[in-house]
Amino acid sequence: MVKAVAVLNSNEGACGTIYFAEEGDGSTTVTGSLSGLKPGLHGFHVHALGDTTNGCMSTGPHFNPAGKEHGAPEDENRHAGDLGNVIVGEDGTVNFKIVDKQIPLTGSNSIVGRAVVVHADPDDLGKGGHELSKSTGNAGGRVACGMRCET
Ligand SMILES: [Cu+2]
Ligand SMILES: [Zn+2]
Repeated sequence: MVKAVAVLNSNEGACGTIYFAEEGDGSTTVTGSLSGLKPGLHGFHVHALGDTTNGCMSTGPHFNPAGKEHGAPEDENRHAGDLGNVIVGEDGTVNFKIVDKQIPLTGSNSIVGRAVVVHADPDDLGKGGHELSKSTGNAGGRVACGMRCET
């Protein structure tokens, strides 16, 4: 089994650790904990680049090797990096588990070396009717991001 870990940081006090494990059937299990976020939904994505030299802004757009539109994790037409939302509780923390088939840790579409980004606002999953819905889900600013790899 291949594993990876992402350590998220921000200068706004949010942080967290996300673990990835590629399973034998090709799906990847993502388990994470985040803290320091405002309660409610926050867009959660894998972005194309692992570059955080300019903070979360230098991580590029959503990882999208198939050239599709932004969508929900269960949609056919989605970016590979579209992992939907995490739901933060009143105490500003969340623990979550996601199983997804489009974020392998091996092969040509591997997400290793890319960045995980948590957004300030909810991801509308491509359905909000905003000009940014089909590209970013209109999820607002990037509050925490990071990528560190282990295999
Ligand atoms: Cu994002
Ligand atoms: Zn997307």
